[in-house]
Amino acid sequence: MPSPNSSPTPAPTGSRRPPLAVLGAPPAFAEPLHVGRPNIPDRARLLARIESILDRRWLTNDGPLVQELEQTLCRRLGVRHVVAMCNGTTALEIAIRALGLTGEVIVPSFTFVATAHALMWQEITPVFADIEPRRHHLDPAQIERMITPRTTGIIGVHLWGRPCDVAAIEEIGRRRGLKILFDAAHAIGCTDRGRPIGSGGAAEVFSFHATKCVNAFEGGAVATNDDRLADKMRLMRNFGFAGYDNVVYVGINGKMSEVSAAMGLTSLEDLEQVVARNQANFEAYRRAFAEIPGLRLLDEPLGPDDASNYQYVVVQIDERATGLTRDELVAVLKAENVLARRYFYPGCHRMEPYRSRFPQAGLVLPVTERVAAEVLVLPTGTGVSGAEIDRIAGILQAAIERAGEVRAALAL
Ligand code: T4K
Repeated sequence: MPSPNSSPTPAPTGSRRPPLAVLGAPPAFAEPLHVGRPNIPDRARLLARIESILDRRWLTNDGPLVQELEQTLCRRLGVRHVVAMCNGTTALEIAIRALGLTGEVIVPSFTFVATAHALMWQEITPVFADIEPRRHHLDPAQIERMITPRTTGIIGVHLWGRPCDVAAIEEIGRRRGLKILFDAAHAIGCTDRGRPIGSGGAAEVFSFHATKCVNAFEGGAVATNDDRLADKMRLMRNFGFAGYDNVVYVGINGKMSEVSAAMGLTSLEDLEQVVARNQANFEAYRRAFAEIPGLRLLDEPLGPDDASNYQYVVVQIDERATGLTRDELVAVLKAENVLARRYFYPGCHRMEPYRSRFPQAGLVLPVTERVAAEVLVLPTGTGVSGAEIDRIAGILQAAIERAGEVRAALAL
């Protein structure tokens, strides 16, 4: 690939398309544009909360800000209990254990690997079911196919900040006697049939990682309407202590710190603005991509009472129309300092230890395999402007128009 510092290649006469860094032009962006750049909430409010933590000298262990975050989330989500945790992965692990899942649990392979690892970490076998092609969520018919006598539960994932088919998954759970958990790591601020995501199944698990719409630096939470389950998870996140010197359960350290809760509360206050900005960015991408062949934005209509937080801008690449593969377009963007991501390539079933354990899994996951090869995730959030989105679209359009040259340059 030519150096980004070599002299720019002029655009073809008459073209308004930008020159391309893969063809020798300087990169379009001086600074990298990330997927997952954190949204920074109001600094004064955050710092005031941190001052209060220092004044109180209460830094962790179910402090007042953790409790305030839990209560605020209970009201927002319309649930009886929210148990805050140190991150989404630990929250998943604790929820899985508290629910008593064992044997096999059905999950999508097309998700962040933490969904599968949270099971495997406790010797539960994740059984990967295929997704439907337009929304990338678990396909209920495929769930049914994967149920065996060892199956104890299903974990649905609200991938991309869009509600998965909660009603269908809950119905399978009722009919087949399986416990239902939802991985809502992407889904704070989303709505399913008029209800905030959080009250589905036995419990729903959120992530408040730095890259999420609500961030607590690192953080997570489990929402549930089950009083006993909530009590159990509170014990489990604190080594099983039910008071000084009294351990009543096996547990780990899953506690959220006060400084994380300070960030979580402040970030939650900005959620509506963040979602509005994400939606505006999404619409800007939609307009900019309307005329570009082969770029299909994931914009399947939501149900009339559903809502997304637009956290991810997901594009599926049709190589027959673009003349370039998804990976070639990732390389084109990277040369311009746009760090698009291939989430959730190559699918959990192609990562260890699952690849070695289930070498044939791909045979029952044809949609996962295709989607994982075609999906590109683009930068959004409060750090990305409409003008930058237009430039990203211009780069993609120019690359597609000059696909032959681009492919040859990338092959060098
Ligand atoms: N279930 C699902 C479905 C999930 O997607 C996740 C996490 C979980 C469960 C587990 O929740 P947590 O245990 O994480 O709470 C990122 C996040 O680390 C991860 O939270 C997220 N999903 C996943 C989809 O994305 P990476 O490895 O891609 O992150 P990373 O470090 O590359 O960050 C993305 C970009 O953001 C970077 O290129 C740079 C930028 N960035 C990142 C951080 C942390 C910043 O600019 N500043 C920052 O502070 O996994």
